[in-house]
Amino acid sequence: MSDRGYYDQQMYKALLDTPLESLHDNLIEAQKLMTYYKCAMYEVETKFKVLNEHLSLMHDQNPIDSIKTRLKSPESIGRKLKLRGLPLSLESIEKNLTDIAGVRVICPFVDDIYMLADCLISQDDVELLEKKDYIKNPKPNGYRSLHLIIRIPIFLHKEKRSVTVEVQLRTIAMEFWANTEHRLRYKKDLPPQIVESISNDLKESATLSAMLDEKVLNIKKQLSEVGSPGGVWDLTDRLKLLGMQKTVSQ
Ligand code: 0O2
Repeated sequence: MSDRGYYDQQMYKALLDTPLESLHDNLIEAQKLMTYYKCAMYEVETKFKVLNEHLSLMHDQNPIDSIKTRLKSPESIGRKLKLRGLPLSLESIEKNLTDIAGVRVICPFVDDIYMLADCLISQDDVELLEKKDYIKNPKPNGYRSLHLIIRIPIFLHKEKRSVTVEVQLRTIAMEFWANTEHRLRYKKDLPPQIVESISNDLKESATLSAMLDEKVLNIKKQLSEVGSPGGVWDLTDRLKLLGMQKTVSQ
């Protein structure tokens, strides 16, 4: 089913309490709102792609391994509002939820996370609303990531809107851990002693993953101290990629 068809169906479900005559208008507004979030998500993704391109010209490695984007599903939106006892309306979504549009940036090294976060929030169209550093202060279960809630403008046909986006920055090791923990969290009906043992194992593996991040960062630092012996070749390769090699060798 297309994205739009799926949203139509879910929004119809979510809006069942709405009087019939206003249902159609609400649906159109819901689609519009979701489109704004989607556009903002694309904008932020592009900002990171631009940073990655530029920074990879200056350094030996790309600071970004991969970028994932997601738009929160209508069921998940409904669940979150219900859980917090908030009204199920478009106004309430815009006012209360800051993670409808999500962008996750996965980096090879921890220092890249802070460098990219600084680059993003220093851009003059980016407003930082909230920063949660679960790397310096991991959650009790071991979860680590840097979370930013930002607001950026999107430029539409005849209007400009400010839209909130949640950005999660984490290393490959943090991503692996979070995905594993997320998968295991949904295993139901386990005896309490198993739950306790799993949660201890997860905490231990979070500690190991933090050690791994520290080790690889240390290796990166050592390499940068001795300088990159392949620097000249890196430059040639990059020029080749840019189609400039001939001009330079002439
Ligand atoms: P999904 O499906 O990823 O969107 P908030 O949820 O922002 O209103 P909270 O809990 O204070 O309120 O936000 P926080 O701590 O910044 O966490 C937001 C998101 O971070 C979560 O979104 C997860 O994606 C991720 N996250 C936070 N804690 C954990 C954790 O312990 N394990 C894992 N695997 N991910 C975590 P959602 O809405 O829960 O889910």
